[in-house]
Amino acid sequence: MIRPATRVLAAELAAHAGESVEVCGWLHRRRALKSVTFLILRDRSGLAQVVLPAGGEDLPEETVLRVRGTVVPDSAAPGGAEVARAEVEVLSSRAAPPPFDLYRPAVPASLPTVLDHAPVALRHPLLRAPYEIGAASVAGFRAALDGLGFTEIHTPKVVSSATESGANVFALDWFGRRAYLAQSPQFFKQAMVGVFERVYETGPVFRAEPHDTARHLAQYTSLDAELGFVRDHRDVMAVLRTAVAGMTAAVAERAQRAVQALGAVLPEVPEEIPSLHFAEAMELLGADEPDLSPEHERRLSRWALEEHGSEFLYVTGYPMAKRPFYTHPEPGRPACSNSFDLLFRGLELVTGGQRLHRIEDYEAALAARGEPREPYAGYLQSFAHGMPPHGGFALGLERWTARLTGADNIRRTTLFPRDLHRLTP
Ligand code: AMO
Repeated sequence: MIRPATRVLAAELAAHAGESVEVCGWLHRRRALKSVTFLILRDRSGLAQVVLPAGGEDLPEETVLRVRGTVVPDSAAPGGAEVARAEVEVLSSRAAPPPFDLYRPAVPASLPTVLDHAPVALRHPLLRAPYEIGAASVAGFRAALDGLGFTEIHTPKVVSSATESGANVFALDWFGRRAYLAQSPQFFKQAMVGVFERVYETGPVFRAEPHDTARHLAQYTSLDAELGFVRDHRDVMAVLRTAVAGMTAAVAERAQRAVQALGAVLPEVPEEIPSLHFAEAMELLGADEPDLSPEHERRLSRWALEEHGSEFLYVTGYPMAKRPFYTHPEPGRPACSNSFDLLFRGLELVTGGQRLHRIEDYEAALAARGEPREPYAGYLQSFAHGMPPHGGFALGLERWTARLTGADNIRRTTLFPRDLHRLTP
């Protein structure tokens, strides 16, 4: 027979006043006073206070406990109730102390210390909070796109050709053949437009990024979407707006505790996100360059906030020379593209655009870039067999949560960052 669950979560204690309950968790803090000892237990829902006689249970922090006792309302306890007349059982003792005190309200550790000890450090309520926000964001992304008739897909992460650029790709040996870690699901999501019309994927992508910056990782989580029968990139931008609004709403609804703990300020997503052509952006910046620098992105974001009261800004029409070969040119202005970036709080959050869809355009684009056809033979099948005008986008999850939480480095919103220096833990 399966035993009925008797465990009550910390956050539910007050609703069980007067009852005999069981709570389980980690010993967050032990506080020995003259007349009583308090054990503060941490579980997935929050903190619970257990009251014992003076001198009770001299256990170190992070010991894993099961406590049985009676719930007594107490306005001074977290959640307004505590567990009294408690019996404490050790489920697992700890062999080593945490790298810093997890019970302190602020995090008394540097980023490298946190990353080196991630399995323990992330138990700190403030350090786990960004991942609650990330989880809610992905749920919101899925719900928004499900609502628009998209199908979720899962595509290979080991591939036979680079998708974004030949340079920053990790090569590996695949049963004696050369293979690569996928830089994006770009080719697969386009192919699946030929099957489902509208698809999305959330998953890891890999970039052999030689930069050591606060915004680049060698592995990150890409939220990708692709849709068929678009008029041009503006239809894609409208879908992206719905996805970002859905993500924001889901964070407000599902990650309230984390938002409050971090003092995160959620953005207003305008009905129509303001948009600037790349040529206009350059004029505004008084610059003449083929791409935006990080400083340009910050200045443009400030401009959007001042001029339009928006924390989001689309920059469209990027030079074709700076975009991948699958990018659709701007009609009547072939040096520009029907592509866009979405800037959010001073940082590029999303890249997207309309793609080529005719086989002859792909063949011409590859030839113009001096690329052989052979590595792309699988990809080109879709276009040889009829593809509608289509487009899509990819949003970097870690950058999104970093901007939402005000983190100065995306490693603060990446569980186990993989970069130039880090392969463990
Ligand atoms: P792109 O290469 O611009 O576009 O990537 C899309 C978004 O992913 C995030 N991002 C990164 N995040 C962390 N570390 C990195 N090294 C990193 N590189 C990119 C950014 C960026 O805006 N296939 C196209 C998308 C498309 O057109 O659909 C692509 O991958 O937030």
